[in-house]
Amino acid sequence: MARYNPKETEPRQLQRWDDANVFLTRQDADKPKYYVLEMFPYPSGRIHMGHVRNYAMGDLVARFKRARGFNVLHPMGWDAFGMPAENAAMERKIHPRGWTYDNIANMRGELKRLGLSIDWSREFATCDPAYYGQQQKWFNTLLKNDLVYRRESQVNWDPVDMTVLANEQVIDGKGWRSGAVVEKKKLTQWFMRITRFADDLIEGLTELERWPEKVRLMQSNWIGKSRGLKMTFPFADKDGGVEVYTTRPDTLFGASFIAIAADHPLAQEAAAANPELAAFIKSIAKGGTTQAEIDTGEKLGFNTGIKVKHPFKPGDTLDVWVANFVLMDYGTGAIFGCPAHDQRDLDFARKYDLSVTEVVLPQGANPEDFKVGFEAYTGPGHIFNSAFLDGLDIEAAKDAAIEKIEQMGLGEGATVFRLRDWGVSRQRYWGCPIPVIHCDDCGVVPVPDEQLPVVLPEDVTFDIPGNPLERHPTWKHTKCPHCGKDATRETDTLDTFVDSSWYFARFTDPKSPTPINKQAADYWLPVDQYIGGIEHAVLHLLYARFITRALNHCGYLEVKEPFAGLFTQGMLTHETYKTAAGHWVEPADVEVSTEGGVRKAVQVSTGEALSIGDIEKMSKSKKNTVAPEDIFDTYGVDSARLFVLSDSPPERDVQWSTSGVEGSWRFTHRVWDQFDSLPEGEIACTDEAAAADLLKAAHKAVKFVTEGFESFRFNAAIARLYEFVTIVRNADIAKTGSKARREALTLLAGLIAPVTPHLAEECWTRLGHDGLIANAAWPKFDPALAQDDAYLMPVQVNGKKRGEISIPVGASEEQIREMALADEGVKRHLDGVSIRKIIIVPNRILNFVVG
Ligand code: ANZ
Ligand code: ZN
Repeated sequence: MARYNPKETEPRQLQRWDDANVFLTRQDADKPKYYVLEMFPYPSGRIHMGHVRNYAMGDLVARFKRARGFNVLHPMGWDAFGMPAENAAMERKIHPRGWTYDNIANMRGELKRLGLSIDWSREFATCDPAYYGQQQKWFNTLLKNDLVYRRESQVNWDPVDMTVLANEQVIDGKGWRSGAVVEKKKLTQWFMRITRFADDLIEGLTELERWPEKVRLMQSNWIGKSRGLKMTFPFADKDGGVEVYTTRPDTLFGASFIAIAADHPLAQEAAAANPELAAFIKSIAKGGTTQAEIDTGEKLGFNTGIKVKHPFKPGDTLDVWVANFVLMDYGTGAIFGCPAHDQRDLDFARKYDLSVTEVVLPQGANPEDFKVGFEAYTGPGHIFNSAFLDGLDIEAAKDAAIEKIEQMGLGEGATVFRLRDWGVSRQRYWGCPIPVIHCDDCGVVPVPDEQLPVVLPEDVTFDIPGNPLERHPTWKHTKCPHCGKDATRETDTLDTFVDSSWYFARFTDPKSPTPINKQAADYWLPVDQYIGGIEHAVLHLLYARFITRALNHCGYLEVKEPFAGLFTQGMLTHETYKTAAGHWVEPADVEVSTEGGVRKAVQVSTGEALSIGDIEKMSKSKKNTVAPEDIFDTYGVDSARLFVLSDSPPERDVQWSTSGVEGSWRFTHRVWDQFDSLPEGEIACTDEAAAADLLKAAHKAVKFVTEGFESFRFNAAIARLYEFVTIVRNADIAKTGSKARREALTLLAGLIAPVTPHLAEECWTRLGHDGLIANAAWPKFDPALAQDDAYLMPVQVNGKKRGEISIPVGASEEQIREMALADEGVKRHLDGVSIRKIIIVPNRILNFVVG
């Protein structure tokens, strides 16, 4: 008997798949299609265990579907533009391009070693000019279709690094790299008109039945559709007024001030005549622009002295303030403040001593003495202090107030989305150049298709802050494609989220001379199963859904939803270890033992005793990661794949442990032993029942595992495989004969193929097959054999459970009674008593009433 040796087997089986080109995508006319895609990786340098889990899941699905008779598309690529490459360039004086492609080469090798059933002929990186050049083409189409535009907008500006920062790069109001206080600055930026599809992006969610409910909800909240009222408060002493947006028109009688954004035209106009106001506006330009910062930051305001009339309270006027918590690009950039029922308004009113009028009365409160202090009341209740709205609940009062405002001609009910247009400009080198040229005479001119791609220049420097494209001596100087005069290239590049918002479509024909080969895309899209991390629940998935709609709008694509099924997998966790001095120690340098029931950890390299900390998400900062390469070397790829798939339900976190992966390793050996011990010659069956039992177990396992793989219950399916292998091992071949055993093993080989594919090939060969199991059909079960043929029925005596008997499916009441009476255990309890009555509920329970 030969011991199973993954080190020898795995590379050999990889080579066989490679030689036979098994995983090239096929489009057989008589087969249905299945597109499975894992979110493509960022080429950071090495793969980590999170990748192993993600790709092991995708590969399970891909191999399973191939065996089930689908044309499967299972591609891989690289999300290769972005900041880390530029950071590496700055820190290590290497070119982002070299850094990126080196990392890709390295990670490709690691992924290939994993034995994934990927069609590598379709591989691309988003930083390949062949890819981003096609992206530039459709960008210009979107521009023509008014789905892309330029406008001035406020950005987070790092005055030291001289660069625009994304909101996530602003930490406590400071630049994440430089630590400088971030300023707000107006810059002309490129935007994608995602708001055009706001409604459709919400509506589309209802069709996505194979998406987690949680993700759909997060998307819906992000888009933030709300119904409200746009209404004008007329100026007290001149024509016109201030238009505000509110979702709480029921609280109009509680209005105590009007607040407008610092960049509202009225604020700008007033500031021109009021230096103090101008200075105030300048002073609030510092500080972050994120929602959290606005909600928690200090509320600051300046009374402009402008007055407006309250529409429902003749004679009453409200002051118009400029306030830092009102944003220009939401609603109308102006609000009415109702301090009693909005926390930001209340903070503001308490600071500047403005009036607070309660208008919503909570259930059971007394209208005479209900007062808010420093906490606004935002709950349900009935309206009071509000003339014609008094007594109505909130919803009814909203309707009544909107109707009245509409009658007065002061406004209209309106729907507003929280979603803003997507700012895609980045003042960065390592991204897709925005393919336009600025001409003094012709304005913005798209680079004509035949001049695309606009390729990044190679000779750039990263030694000083700012955008290398901007300071490159020649790159941006060009001719206007329209009039031929000297003109300037756009130096902004695209947000890397643009690159990842259509790669799934490009994979359907990655060499197409057009951005998308419509025929191929129409065949393969939507992606049937998308798999990735929950951290992409909002932005990536929303942008991809938007771009798919935009491409559909421009005729590139038939589908509107890119991903029919989405699965978000859990993360990998590991125990943490710390030295007495408080340094984290990586698991590879730790030996854990158990003494007297207590677990102890020792650092191998120093012999120092360590404290064992919490189980946490694997991260570099806590050093609790394990290197996939080390695991592959020690236990083999199949064991690693098996462990990440079997340990917990795929949507939950997996705790990595040495004992866990050792268990998987032992299982692979146990499987192999069953195949390896199959005798050459024929052994006759001597016990029909034993053979039948083995076959039944096999067919039941096929049924269970098939259903489990189909429904993402991978761990449950694998648990069943463990049980089945035990049954095979315990079956005596002298009784079952070799025929039944061979059949059981043939089914087993098929079942493990999506999980431990190298081992499965080895087993397949051992069974005498010349071909690859990767090309074999999925095991079929015989429904008659897979059916449960008996069930356990509890037996009670006077309502107390006294035993359990095995009842064949379909037995009559009469037969059940006889079997119960014949059961030794039951007999003992009926000894010396008289049976008054026997109650039988078929398939459920049997009860003897005795006296
Ligand atoms: C009066 C009011 C009374 C409001 C009250 C709330 C509670 P959502 O639901 O997030 O859409 N708002 C409107 N435009 C704004 C802007 N540009 N900047 C900051 N705040 C703005 O929020 C809608 C509410 O946010 C609106 O309803 C408005 O305040 C405020 F008891 O109007 B409300
Ligand atoms: Zn021109």
